[in-house]
Amino acid sequence: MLLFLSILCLTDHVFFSCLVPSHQPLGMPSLSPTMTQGNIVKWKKKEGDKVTAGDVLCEIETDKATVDMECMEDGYLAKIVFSDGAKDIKVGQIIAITVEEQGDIDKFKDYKADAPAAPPKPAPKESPPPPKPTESPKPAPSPKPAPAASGDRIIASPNARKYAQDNQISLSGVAGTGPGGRIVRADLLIVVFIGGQQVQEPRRAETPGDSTSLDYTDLPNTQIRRVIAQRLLQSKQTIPHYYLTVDVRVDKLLALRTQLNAKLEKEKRKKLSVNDFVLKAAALALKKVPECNSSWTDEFIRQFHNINISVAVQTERGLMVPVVKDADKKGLGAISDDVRTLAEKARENTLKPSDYDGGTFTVSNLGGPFGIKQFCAIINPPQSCILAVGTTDKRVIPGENDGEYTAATFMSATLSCDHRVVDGAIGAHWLGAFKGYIEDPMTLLL
Ligand SMILES: *[C@@H]1O[C@H](CO)[C@@H](O)[C@H](O)[C@H]1NC(C)=O
Ligand SMILES: CC(=O)N[C@H]1CO[C@H](CO)[C@@H](O)[C@@H]1O
Repeated sequence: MLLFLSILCLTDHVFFSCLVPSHQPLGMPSLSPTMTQGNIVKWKKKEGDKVTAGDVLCEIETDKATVDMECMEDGYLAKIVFSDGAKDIKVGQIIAITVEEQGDIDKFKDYKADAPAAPPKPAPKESPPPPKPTESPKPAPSPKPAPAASGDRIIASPNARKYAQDNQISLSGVAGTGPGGRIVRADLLIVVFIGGQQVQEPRRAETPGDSTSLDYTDLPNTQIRRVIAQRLLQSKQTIPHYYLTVDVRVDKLLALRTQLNAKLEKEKRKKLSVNDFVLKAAALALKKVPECNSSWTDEFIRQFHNINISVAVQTERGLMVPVVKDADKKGLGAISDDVRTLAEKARENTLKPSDYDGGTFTVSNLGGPFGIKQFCAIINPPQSCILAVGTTDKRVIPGENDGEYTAATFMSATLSCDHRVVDGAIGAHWLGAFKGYIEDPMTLLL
């Protein structure tokens, strides 16, 4: 059983808002559940530059990916505390300061990081003590995620609030990793991801057994492994799964694919895979049976307006699930290009949050090189369906007349459904639509 999750690339754009006071210390953002420190690859803005919401301030490198850090509010970049190439900066440690007024830039000229892990920089003897800015900067947020509540007030970025509202997450008790312990959206992705509990630091195996004297070796769980375990358990224990399997005849599809690929090859374009057809057929089936394009919550069923298909991609680092957006509106060629680009990014570790955010349905294909005949996948919450596609195999089937036999190629497809959202007949209807598109593949070209 498999569940393809996007956790291995669970990062987020980080948003900072400038509230009172009129300057804003920017901490090293927490970009993944496992991240404790990050490196600054390159600043895209200089001290004194005007910045507009959405501007990329710098590139941050984590153990998982390189992510752009964006500015949330308009203002000026007053001080860069850690410059290009700075390494191992703890999450929460101040890396820069922005101000609202251009006139305030100079006040931070000599601002120094006083966070504990800052490399001790001997101050030049002659330099006067850093002038106190009229409003003294807020104390550096501690590198450990601080509780976000100050008194009864919960500090969260506007984006985090919206995300919390959309996903019905309570902000209380969430440890914020933004400046001043503010809750940023990345913190909530982690909460959603592991079902409401903050991720604990991985515990080392207490006494790593002396492998020569024991019959086993204890391998400490990595953070990612623990998150996967919790998430899988949550999905399998709280979602009432059921499974429907059909055999789909793919002779026509394979013939069409050969034909199209010959044409593409002549034009020196990339070939289509069977999976590209599967994605397109799944997208069209979702359009036909939109109940499968929804998500369960205790108060309502959310119907998505887009058909965004998450695609499982195997990489050296593990499984990643980037998303083909609006797959129903794209042609086979565009879907194929998207999948190729996303898979490349996944392998090169350069997926952006926008590449794996917002899937409404997942396709997992263990056919092809994996050669799996049929399997049942675990639903990827908050989605309500996942399609598990097996390998294509040639079988002998009865011919038109008695005593005649012929060969045909089939592929098995198993739909896992959340019964709270998708009743059996609806799931069957969806698979019927999917089968129809695959077996009459010209309909995929329309
Ligand atoms: C699906 O993708 C579209 C296009 O990127 C996006 O606007 C939409 O929010 C996504 N849907 C969900 C449910 O996230
Ligand atoms: C693009 C599309 O067809 N979206 C549909 C997803 O499902 C809901 C119903 O569950 C429809 O209302 C949407 O139109």
